[in-house]
Amino acid sequence: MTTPPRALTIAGSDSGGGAGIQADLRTFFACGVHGMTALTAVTVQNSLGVTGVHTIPPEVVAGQIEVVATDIGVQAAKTGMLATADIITAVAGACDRVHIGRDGRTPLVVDPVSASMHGDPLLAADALDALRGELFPRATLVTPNLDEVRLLTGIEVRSRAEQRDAARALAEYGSRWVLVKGGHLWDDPECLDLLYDGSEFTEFVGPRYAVKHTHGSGDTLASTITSALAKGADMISAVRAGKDFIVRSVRDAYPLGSGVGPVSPRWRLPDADTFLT
Ligand code: PXL
Repeated sequence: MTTPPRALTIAGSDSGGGAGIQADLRTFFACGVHGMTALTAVTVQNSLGVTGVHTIPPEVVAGQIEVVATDIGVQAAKTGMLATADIITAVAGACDRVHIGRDGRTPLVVDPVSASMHGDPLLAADALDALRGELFPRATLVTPNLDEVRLLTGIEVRSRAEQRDAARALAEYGSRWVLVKGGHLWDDPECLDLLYDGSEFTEFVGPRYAVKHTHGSGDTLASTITSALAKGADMISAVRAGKDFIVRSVRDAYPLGSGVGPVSPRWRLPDADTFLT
């Protein structure tokens, strides 16, 4: 057997298994890449929300990145929940040392996770400056949803035209590409994700499903894009693959507990329901 491409997620744990590193790892597996983790925080979480957060010391986060990169090798990396400004600074330093990020050899996807879908904070309010100033300039791609766009730029996106304004504003922070996700543009009958490279826009349009269970959808999209980049895809092909993957995974979302269930890549394993029964 040959070693598959390796992808690294720098993110938090969701004890309910819906989002965070749990979503990233199952997406990496479903995409045929070997997944590795640099854990940033443990959330105490179920389908109803987050009731506790325990952050990992910044030097331990940096250490996880460095040991896997120097021994195992990383073809692409992504960030999810980073929790604090100190962790962001540590991640930026570690990525520089092992050549992950814009000017290094390894693509870095930054999903600027700021809150859970229930509104529970996953990023300290004073960490937005670190995210914009230290991580965005190192990012190959940033993937904000519209709530994150508002926090990062102050722009309240209410239309596809304003989605373009937001992409232009975000590009100023120095990432190579920006993907402004339109899933939260609730009046739009479709979901438009808008990719921008600083000069040209590429639109990715998908259906809007009336499903309640969309926990982990942003993580799954960013992990698929990261997997495609790890396999050597160019950015437009990687985002197209991510969009296709998330549409199918939203269609296969399932209920969990009494709250919100996760999107699922189980469509990639067609006999999973009958296996072992
Ligand atoms: O979906 C964003 C996200 C990322 N990481 C963790 C989370 C969540 C949302 O709840 O809990 C750990």
